[in-house]
Amino acid sequence: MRMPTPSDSYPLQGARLPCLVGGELVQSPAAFENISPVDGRVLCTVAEADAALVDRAVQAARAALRGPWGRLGTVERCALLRKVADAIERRSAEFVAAEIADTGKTLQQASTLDIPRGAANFRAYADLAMARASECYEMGTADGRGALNYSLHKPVGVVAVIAPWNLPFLLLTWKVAPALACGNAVIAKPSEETPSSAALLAQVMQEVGVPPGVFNLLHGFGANSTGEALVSHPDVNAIAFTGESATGSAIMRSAAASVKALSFELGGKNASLVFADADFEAALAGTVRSVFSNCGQVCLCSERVYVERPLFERFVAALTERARALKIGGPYEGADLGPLISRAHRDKVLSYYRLARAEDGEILCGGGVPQFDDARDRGAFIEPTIVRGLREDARCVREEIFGPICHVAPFDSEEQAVQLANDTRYGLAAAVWTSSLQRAHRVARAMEVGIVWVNDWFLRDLRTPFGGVKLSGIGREGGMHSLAFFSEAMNVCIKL
Ligand code: NAD
Ligand code: 6OD
Repeated sequence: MRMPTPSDSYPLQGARLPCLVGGELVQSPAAFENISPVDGRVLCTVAEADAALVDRAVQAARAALRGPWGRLGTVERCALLRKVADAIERRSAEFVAAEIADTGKTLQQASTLDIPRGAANFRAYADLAMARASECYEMGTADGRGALNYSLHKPVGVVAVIAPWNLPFLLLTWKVAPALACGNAVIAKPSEETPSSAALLAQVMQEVGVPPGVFNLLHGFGANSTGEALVSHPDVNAIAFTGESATGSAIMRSAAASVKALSFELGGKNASLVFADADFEAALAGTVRSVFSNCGQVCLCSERVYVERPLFERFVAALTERARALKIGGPYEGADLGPLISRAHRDKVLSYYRLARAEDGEILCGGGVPQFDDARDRGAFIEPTIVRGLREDARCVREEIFGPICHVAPFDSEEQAVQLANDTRYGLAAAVWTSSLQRAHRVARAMEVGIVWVNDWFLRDLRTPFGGVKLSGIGREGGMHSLAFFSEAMNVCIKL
């Protein structure tokens, strides 16, 4: 029997994906190939927006703000967002196939996390925008008549949304939905590695009647291409970006000239702390998930696992056994781990596997590339890897790798665990495994990160603040925090 491949059901096979600008599907002279990380096949080609097309998108967005969209109330806007969610759900099989084709991620993950979360993002922000109240303050005045202050929430204007490739649809919609809920006009640029689910979203926006220019989609690369032209465009008001910290710095430089509002969700080098009093099975299963989910390509993944010394050897042995048992394979094969996003990213991760050896780490499992003896050998598969024995100043312990690898090390006290976890230039997330309620609160508060999970990992309530400190980001998204970023609050003071 022939093994099913993602391109069997890929809805955009062989297409030349256009951009969406001012309600029109637009091709451009330049195009690039979208390559499957499962077997190296070309899935489709994609129009690369040049600076002129970027400018056209900005003008279209600006015009949309002056048109009927700018006069629509929150109720009508949110009704439209719910229609977007409904349409994503109606077409979820296509979205799942598109996401899988671009990323090689497992059917299980795409169908239970990525695509449902995309629809949920639109519903959640429709609900949140409906629930947002204005502030109102009465004040006294010398004449005794007083004054009334109330706040208005206005759109920021033209918003650029720039997304990465690891959770393409989840992360794009995480920003597009609140931006639209607040009445902005959006220009979305998905990663060049993952254009397909965004292309389907553009179709959905047109289907449900989002007015022309309100949602624009530009495909292309980052530096010296579409992304850079977009973030340096003087008439873009705000940028919501998720991606690497170094890219965040580059975007900040581009955006500085016109002082744009920035929301950055960046890289991480996240720690898991496993205390000796933890529920062993829960901590083990949770750590397997936090290290290897999406082949280690989640910004929240744990790349540093610290275990209290009495538990260390037992925990590491069990973790290694679980890692060895993980099945690597294509998205439709019931595997635990798909490929990395691309051969280029695999080269980067493999360079860290080599570096771990050079830095005198002991490779407990993995460390290489699996051999399939079929088309998958042309893909970007890699082995899950656990390393021990590295110094805390080793590059493998300090730099974000973004692959299925962690370093394990023991700790002797709660104080030392906190110190080790915080000794990093990043500060996105941490996982703490303990059965002590007091320790849970104490350690959680001491973590220098934006998000701590105690006895779980990547458990999400979309109303909560999400973001990082240090190199991991600027600002918070999630819930009312997103609505605050995508709105200009304006005070009106009425003298009575
Ligand atoms: P990346 O920074 O390389 O690219 C992200 C996006 O930015 C892409 O669309 C790319 O085309 C664009 N881009 C690149 N250079 C640009 C420039 N100079 N100007 C404008 N746009 C530019 O990131 P990636 O490799 O796609 O994603 C992986 C990274 O993202 C990891 O570092 C990961 O930790 C991070 N990430 C963070 C979060 C979070 O919530 N904190 C979530 C997911 C991923
Ligand atoms: O769940 C989310 O809202 C979110 N922004 C997740 C980010 C995952 C990083 O790869």
